[in-house]
Amino acid sequence: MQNLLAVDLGASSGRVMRAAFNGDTLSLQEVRRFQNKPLYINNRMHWNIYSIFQEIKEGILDAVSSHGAIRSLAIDSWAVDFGLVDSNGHLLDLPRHYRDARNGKAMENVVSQVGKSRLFGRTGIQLQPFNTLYQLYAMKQENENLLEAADTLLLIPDLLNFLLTGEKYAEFSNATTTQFLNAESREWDHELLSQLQLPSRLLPTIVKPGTGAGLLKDDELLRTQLLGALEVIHTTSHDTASAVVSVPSQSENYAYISSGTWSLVGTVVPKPIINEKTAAFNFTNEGGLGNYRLLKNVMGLWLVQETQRTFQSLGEPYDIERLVHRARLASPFRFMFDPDDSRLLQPGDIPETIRQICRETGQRLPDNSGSLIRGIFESLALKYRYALDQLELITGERYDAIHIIGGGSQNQLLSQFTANATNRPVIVGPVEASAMGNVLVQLLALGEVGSTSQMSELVQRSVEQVTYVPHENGVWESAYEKFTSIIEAK
Ligand code: LFR
Repeated sequence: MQNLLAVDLGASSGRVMRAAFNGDTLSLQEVRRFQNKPLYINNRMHWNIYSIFQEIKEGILDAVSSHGAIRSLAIDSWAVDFGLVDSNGHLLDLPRHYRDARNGKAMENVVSQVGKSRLFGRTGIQLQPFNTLYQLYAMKQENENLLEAADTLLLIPDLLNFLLTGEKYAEFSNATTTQFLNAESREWDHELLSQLQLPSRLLPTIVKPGTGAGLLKDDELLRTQLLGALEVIHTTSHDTASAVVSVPSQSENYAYISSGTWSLVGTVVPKPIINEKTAAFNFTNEGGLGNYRLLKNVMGLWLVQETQRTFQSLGEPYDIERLVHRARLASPFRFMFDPDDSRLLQPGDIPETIRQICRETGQRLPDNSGSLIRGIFESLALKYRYALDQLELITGERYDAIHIIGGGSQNQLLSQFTANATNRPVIVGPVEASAMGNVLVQLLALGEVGSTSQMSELVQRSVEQVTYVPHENGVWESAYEKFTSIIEAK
């Protein structure tokens, strides 16, 4: 039996998972879970990277004391965000949160200088205000001194690897999400950066997922005798990349929804698909383990998480099981809205914004919390269908089944709605998809598995999968017609 650790950081919580591999199956156990909340300082939205680092270290120590020596560890997290380190290895400022309001304006500026089609054509990456490219641009305008003092830009998992090992690299899968990696050369796009007068001297060497990231250099951890020679590995360090690695499918011809704070709806392709359709639908081509994820970001369970936060601040019940129960009882299709309305991206009163959208589109308003949550789930499921239709137009394929992976796959009501809206069977699991994929890539690096097909066989042997069969097709078809007319009328 071998012990490995996956550190999986999401935008609302982080976890340290212990994986036990017995040569035939893989089982995951949560060792430590912690909240990951934005830290506002002077109304700027940051990540408290020091507290995250502390939790990771505690998690490693917890794992060692309960399970003994650990062979390897890897970190994955949400994408695009970064920290700057100076030449002495000091972190300059806390990383900014990708939902910080400053980025929208920066994207407009960059687009007006470079042009949408050039930006997408060079990188294959969707235009989203939070991409590292626009964040870096915003930073230059806000505080150029910081950029001048910096020596290296490190994305979140790379930064945490640096804090553990002292090594500075950029792991490929996450590097693609910056929108300044050239899709063809797979190297940093110096030309694009210099057009915007952004410093490409900050960018470290790119490494492939599945390569070693170094040995621990943290004396506090090394004092723990049991730790052994723990090896840090670059996994597919973008959480969505790791999640998709864990899809238990033998063929590459499937669609997935990686469901969490975001819902990523897409498929895998051997090479980026960069053409007018992909650009018009604002799909993205993110790097993976020997392939690319052609996908669309749908707003996802963020809408529910923010709604819960609003309810909590109003002193109303916000427990998720209770809300889902109420949603189940509420009447169907009272209202529908585009979950990707840009007003919903930043923290705020989501229930009120949804009511506002209902007024603007001449619909009835949600009449209680159950009805609000039901409308969110229905609108998400209909938007998944919309993205799936676009995906099929881009690839010319038809996907017979949809895999839902990640924490959101536990939401039975949403999974059933997704089957109904898409009129396809929905296969659910693994729930801990990012942690599972993270560990699979470690096993590949360690030579314990030899190929991606062996990896999915291993997942099939290790994880229970549940299938949802579509129901009420007629009702959902007419709801979809109404949905498209509402979202396209904008
Ligand atoms: C999901 C995710 C998405 C990315 C978004 C922002 O956790 O990584 O893939 O678009 O967060 O980083």
